[in-house]
Amino acid sequence: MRRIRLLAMIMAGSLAVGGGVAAARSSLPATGSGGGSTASAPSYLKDDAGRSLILRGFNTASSAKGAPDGMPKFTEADLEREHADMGTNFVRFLISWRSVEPAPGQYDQAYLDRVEDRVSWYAERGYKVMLDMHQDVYSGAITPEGNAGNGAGNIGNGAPEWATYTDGLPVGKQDRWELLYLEPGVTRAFDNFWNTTGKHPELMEHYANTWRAVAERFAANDAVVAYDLMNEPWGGSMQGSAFESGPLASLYQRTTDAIRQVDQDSWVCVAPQAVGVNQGIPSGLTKIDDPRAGEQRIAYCPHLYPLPLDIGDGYSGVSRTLTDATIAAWRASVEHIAGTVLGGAPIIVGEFGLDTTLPGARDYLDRVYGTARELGAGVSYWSSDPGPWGPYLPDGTRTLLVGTLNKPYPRAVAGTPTDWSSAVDRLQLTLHPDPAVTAPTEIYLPKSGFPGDVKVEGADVVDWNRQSRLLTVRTATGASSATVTVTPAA
Ligand code: 9MR
Repeated sequence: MRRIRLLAMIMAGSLAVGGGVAAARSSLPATGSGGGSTASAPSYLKDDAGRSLILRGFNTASSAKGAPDGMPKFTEADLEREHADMGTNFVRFLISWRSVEPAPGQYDQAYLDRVEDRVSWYAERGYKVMLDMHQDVYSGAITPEGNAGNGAGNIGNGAPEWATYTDGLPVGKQDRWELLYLEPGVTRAFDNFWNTTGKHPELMEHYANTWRAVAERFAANDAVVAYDLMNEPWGGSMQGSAFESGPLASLYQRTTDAIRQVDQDSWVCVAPQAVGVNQGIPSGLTKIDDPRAGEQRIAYCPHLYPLPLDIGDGYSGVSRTLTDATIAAWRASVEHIAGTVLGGAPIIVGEFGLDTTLPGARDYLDRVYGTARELGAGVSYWSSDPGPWGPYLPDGTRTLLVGTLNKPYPRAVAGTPTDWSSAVDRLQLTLHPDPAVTAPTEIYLPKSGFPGDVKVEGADVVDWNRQSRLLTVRTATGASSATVTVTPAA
């Protein structure tokens, strides 16, 4: 209930600066009309060979937040299991400002070595990596002991202690971690970071330079394709469009410019204010200009957390109706920001997730992955940490997530996927080939009877690799369309 009050407060905040909200709604193109909307023509992240990427994976992992070395409790064997069980090809890997810049202006190369080592595990298995500068409640330096879940030591995380200025204001206890955002000391720490207090212009500069240090390290790393600039931004005492079009857009621009000093090619991912927008309220984020030569490489990476599920209701009855309404509103907002505001940016759903023991969990998962497919969006599920939200319980038992996620999907498409569908017993992909792309299309097929029966039109099967479980298909020269249909052996 208190969570609902928090959201109501944020909604009121957004509506108070309603110009931006009204504009977001009125300029939405009609569904299917094109005109900059991603509804009819999704944009895709491309690999070096020019293929459209369909990214499916996890956030890895929450366990990194409070760890002294900044590393998740996730081994190479864990990755091997995830890969074998679900055929994932993507990770949103959590990193933190406090680990990169433990003292002002000093970048911890040993930490970046550790990150690079983990990235190599993914690279060896053909994954793409998005580095996520994570924060919750600003910093581990301000949240008191004894809060819910604080046993894991990971409630507040992100900023280094030296960049945490609460100005002596208190941070009390809350029974839900998200409510800590409303504590006076947390609000002030954010206000100082965004320099709405006028006292700390240096903090955003440090943040941008921290990203430049990360980008310098990973610019030449082929597996790292994207930088997610800030997890779940929060404006402190400034909310809604005033925050998103003001300090947040300004931070994104400065950070993008800093990254481009050392890395021209990786995608820069921007996210809206989290509270409210994650629940379907329109975002007031404004355009970020990519100074690189050639096409813009800014991606939109929102999160999705419908309130009924987040407060522990299942996806059934009234909760399902409300959740569907949230998803519809969220999608309209995402299409508007990615399609119109950012000028046709590809989308990655940086986080969504739920307690998989809730009623209707499987239907909700299918619903969100279906929406992502229609948007051409990558997805990183929250999260791979063991527990009822994740794919495995602490004792290693699989949750229903494993079976639900382990479906066939095209990973890299030599052109534009115009239509595709995926079920445990069928994959269909129709694509518009790009004659400039010489690399083949790759399709992941799970173990359950695939490849079985493979039908191709306007294309030829080049290879089936039982080890990697990749079906490789090459479109016929001059074909304007190609279709691949795969069903498992009976
Ligand atoms: O699931 C995470 C929970 O165990 C932590 O206590 C909490 C605070 O660090 O963070 C949760 O993860 C959140 C993530 O950091 C940001 N997006 C929402 C996630 C789920 O609440």
